[in-house]
Amino acid sequence: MDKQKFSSPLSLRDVQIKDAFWKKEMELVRTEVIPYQWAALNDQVEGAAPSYCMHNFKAAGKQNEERREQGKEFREPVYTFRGFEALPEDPAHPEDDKFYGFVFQDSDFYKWIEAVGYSLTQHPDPELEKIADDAIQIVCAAQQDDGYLDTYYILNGKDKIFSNLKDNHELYCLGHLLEGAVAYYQATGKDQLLNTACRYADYVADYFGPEEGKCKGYPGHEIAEMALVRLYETTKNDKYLKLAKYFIDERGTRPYYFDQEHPEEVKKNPDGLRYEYNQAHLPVREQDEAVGHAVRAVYLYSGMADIARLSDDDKLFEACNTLWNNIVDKKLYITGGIGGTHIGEAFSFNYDLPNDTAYAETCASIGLVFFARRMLEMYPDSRYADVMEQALYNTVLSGMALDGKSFFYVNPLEVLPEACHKDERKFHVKDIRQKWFGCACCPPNLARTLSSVSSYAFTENDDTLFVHLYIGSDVKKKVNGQEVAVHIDSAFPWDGKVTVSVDGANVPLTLALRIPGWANSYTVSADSSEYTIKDGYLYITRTWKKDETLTLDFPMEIQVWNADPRVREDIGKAAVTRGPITYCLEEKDNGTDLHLLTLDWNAPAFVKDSVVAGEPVKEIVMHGYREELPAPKAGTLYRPIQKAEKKPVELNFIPYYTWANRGENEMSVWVRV
Ligand code: FUB
Ligand code: ZN
Repeated sequence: MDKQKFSSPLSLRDVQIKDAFWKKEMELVRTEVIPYQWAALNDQVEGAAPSYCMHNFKAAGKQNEERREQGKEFREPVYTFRGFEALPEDPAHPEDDKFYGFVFQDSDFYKWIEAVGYSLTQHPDPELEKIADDAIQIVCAAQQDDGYLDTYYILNGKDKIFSNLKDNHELYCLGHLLEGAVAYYQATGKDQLLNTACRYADYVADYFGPEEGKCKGYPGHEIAEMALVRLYETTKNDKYLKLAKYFIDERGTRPYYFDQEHPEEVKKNPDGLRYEYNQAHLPVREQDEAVGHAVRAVYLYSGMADIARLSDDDKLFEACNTLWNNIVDKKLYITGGIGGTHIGEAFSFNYDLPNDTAYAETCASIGLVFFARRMLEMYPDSRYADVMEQALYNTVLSGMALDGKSFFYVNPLEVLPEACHKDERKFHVKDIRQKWFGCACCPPNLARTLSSVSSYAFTENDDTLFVHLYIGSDVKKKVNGQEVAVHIDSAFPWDGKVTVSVDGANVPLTLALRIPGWANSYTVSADSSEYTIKDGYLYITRTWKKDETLTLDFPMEIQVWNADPRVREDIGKAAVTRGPITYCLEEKDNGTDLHLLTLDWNAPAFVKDSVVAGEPVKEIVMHGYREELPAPKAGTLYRPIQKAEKKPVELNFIPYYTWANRGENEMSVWVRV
């Protein structure tokens, strides 16, 4: 690894997003999602499953105040396919000293406060900050004298803490607490939540580790690894880095830690690998296939990448790269989704990418974005940024309705509404976005990701500003102690023209500008002697004068794709993209029975300005055929083969992220050719 190339995201306070496309998303998060989620966390959304999140913090705070301990009545939560959940016996009357919801319910607040922090950097809002500050008081009041903070165990019995790391998400909640606390501190300078987070992290660091007498466990749902790194980078206390590294190094080693907790697993599979679901089947440096629960996996790989960078660990970097390649070459949907099966919300086997039963959880694509950014921090190669962009503009955005009021958890590539309602194998697939979820991991995850999108767009080192995504922004970059203002203007994702203006004050600065993988050609307003190209980035170093401008153009062409023939579901089919956007067909624009359509991919196609549910987009119009259905006749389910009757039709493709915004209807990304 070449440390010279390392870079890190800029402070959000040094980037103001101006981009019409992303600003709209961020404004939706600020004006719709954050207030709605606050209401949801307080069980104030009519018709939505109660969250109990703030209820639990209040109950834990009350117990603290009264100096009570509830060691005696530990209630094992009920297992649902998504995790363990405790519900009130009488839903109308939850008791004010009991824990309810999923064991990881605390994390919903932590994600919310993280989104609030990011949002405040772009849009100061004293009223929201006051709500957040008050909420932080409630959360901090739940912390135990010894620093422990997880309301599930505080309310159910602290004698059981860390007794089920595999399933019960304590270290996952810790991770989200650290992320939220750092974000809020960086945004506001207020450190109350950060101090609470550090105290809990200290407690955990005393509890786990290689030293004699300490627990040798690690998270069942990863995230603490990357969050501890972030805490270390914020506080410079290397205890947190050591703990993160310990969690990474210990994972999957034999004897399996989870065997101690779950002897029943040993009996089920005494000789083979266990804990693939948690990516704890092998030491991480030996893992070469992305397996198990997809969100867990990409969160782990993000933590591995962080540790590889900070400990100069080539072997770990190689493992990250191998896992990256496995995902991108064999397990990635063309929408940037990951997770081919709802069983375990997991990766399926190589090339198994079913469209209509896909899981492709919104959180999983968010995790893929985290992983990509961390790979870019170590090694600026546009192939990481290409996937980051693909995930962001497609599956991540598809997770939220265009009005910011409803969400997808699962992001299929093909939907037949009748199947969603009647076929149990597809019950996880929804054809319209939901207001909220009992397991509400995705909406707050979206909120924190969209409101911090600039941290994926740009990274920096001493003398270089890396532009990974062309998102219109005002960036302040420090070079040799002097501030350089860089303005990026673009009409992405609809037009590939980009202007980069530097207000340089005679300071030398390198701009590393990504050449998107989808661009078959490009132009740049600089002499070729002035720049070099490496790994998909154009490097241009200048002593920038005042108001110097560079223009780039990455023509966005309509592109038609086949999948690798090993992807059985897509054989004989094509998908359409333009620039970073993946397209789909919807019944609204193409009539019912999308499976009867075929695409004539050689015929002329064109792009037109259009509007989908109020969203201005570029639509793609292509030529194709519709197979005529035979006249209904009994006994003709099967018939002697004959040439299909086909009538020429226009195929109207809309951006995938805009689907399901005009009511329930069929959708398909892949179309027969
Ligand atoms: O387990 C916590 C979160 O809930 C996961 O990341 C999601 O996949 C959902 O299962
Ligand atoms: Zn989720």
